[in-house]
Amino acid sequence: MAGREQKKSGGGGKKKEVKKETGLGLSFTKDENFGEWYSEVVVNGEMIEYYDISGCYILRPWAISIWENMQTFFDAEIKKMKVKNCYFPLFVSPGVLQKEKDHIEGFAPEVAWVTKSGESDLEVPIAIRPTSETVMYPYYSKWIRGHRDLPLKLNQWCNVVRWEFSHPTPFIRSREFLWQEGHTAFATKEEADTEVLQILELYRRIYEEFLAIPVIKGRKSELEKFAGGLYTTSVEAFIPNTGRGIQGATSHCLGQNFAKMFEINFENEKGEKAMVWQNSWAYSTRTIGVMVMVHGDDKGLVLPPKVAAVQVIVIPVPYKDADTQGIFDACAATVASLSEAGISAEADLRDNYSPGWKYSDWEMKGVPLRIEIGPRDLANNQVRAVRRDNGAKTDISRVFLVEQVKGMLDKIQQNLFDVAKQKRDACVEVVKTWDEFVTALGQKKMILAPWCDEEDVEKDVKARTKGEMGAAKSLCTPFEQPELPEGTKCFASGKPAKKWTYWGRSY
Ligand code: 87F
Repeated sequence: MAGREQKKSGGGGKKKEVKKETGLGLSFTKDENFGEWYSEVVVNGEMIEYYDISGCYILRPWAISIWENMQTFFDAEIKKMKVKNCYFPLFVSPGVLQKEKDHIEGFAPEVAWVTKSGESDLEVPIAIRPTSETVMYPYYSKWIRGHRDLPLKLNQWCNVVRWEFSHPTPFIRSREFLWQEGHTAFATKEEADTEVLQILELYRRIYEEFLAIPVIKGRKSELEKFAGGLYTTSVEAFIPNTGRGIQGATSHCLGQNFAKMFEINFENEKGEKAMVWQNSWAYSTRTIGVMVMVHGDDKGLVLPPKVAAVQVIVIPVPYKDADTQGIFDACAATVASLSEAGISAEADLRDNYSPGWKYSDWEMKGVPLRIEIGPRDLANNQVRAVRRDNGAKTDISRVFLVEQVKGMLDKIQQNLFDVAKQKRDACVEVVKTWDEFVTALGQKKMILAPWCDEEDVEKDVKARTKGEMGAAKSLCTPFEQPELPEGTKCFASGKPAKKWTYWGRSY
């Protein structure tokens, strides 16, 4: 519990009184000082430990287990799509990195380099991958010869390094992070287009079905797309407390740009030389940060049951003179029944903490359901279940334990999504004019506005909204488009609008 003792001092926010009974608790509230609240929650919830290199964080088992639960789902789904896993080296030779210098130009300051081994300078410095296009595609060129070599669908689970200079935040913006990167090559654009959307749907499911976070599927503007590609699709989430959109994951159609650069050619069925069509797609540990920001509360983390390492924590409540052994046995039997039914359950039998302290401890860690077993429960052959999401308490007969707990976990998962969606929807504002746009932006809204889809107009929106809080930009053009009546004008330029697009400040 080391992290918990090291309370952060300073910060601008109001301190909340630390709970007397337990010595646990957070010193900042989510609404009063979101930034400090977040830092405290990820540390006290045992997801993160701060490290002595800025922008780098230790991911503790509690965070990794969430990552692994998403990974198990996604990995199985892409395998159904015939994607194969592989592993390419961490290091990039400067030659290939330069090859795509057009698109790397903007990113160059973020590339980290190895320049020495021991005391001696390397003859040629070596880059650390910020993403693996330049690492992988020379080999795609070698491996792809004829149409029978297509499609080539590879994925790797790995770390990448981007030497960010803006304010680092655990999970959300770190200098090293974990992700999966998929890189595929097809004979036709149609196949590539289809895959872009299949992957995007998997990303939606990770957010909505696993993390219980509503997202919007859509297409990025020309300004916001991956410059090396043809078009970019994304799932976009929203953090109501900060009023910022956040790109949840991206699925790009790269077109033939990289195929040209890296000469990824093949002989088609007619015996002619042709160029492949490529996609790339990724989601990262940022997903976990979004989950903490959306669901966490003043008691700590709130984990959706589908990603929680421990779904049910069983706590004995032995008053003095009670049948302590009987209570402990009931706890063990409860864990055994739940585990047998595929529910992840643990008992907290530590004898050096009070039940109350344990309640707060597991609330901080966000365990979805707590089961308390005291003398009265033992006598009545029941247990008491307490939901993390809404605090609701229910007595459950041990006869119906498994089905009742299953039902409650499903309800918690659904309720987390419903509440998050309600809050997100309450932050969406439909505007038609610039004045309405500025007002909504000031109210930390995610704004849906009719747009002429011109790059210069987006640049202008950015310029006109520049300030301390960061400029507004387009988040995505949602695939689900409301009706756009004839004659609707662009909110920013007054020209005829072509589409509805989401705008806002973002991470
Ligand atoms: C930072 C440094 C160097 C993003 C970078 O989104 C290069 C880059 O290419 C860079 N930051 N990007 C874009 C990554 C595009 C693409 N790569 C594969 C993805 C999905 C996975």
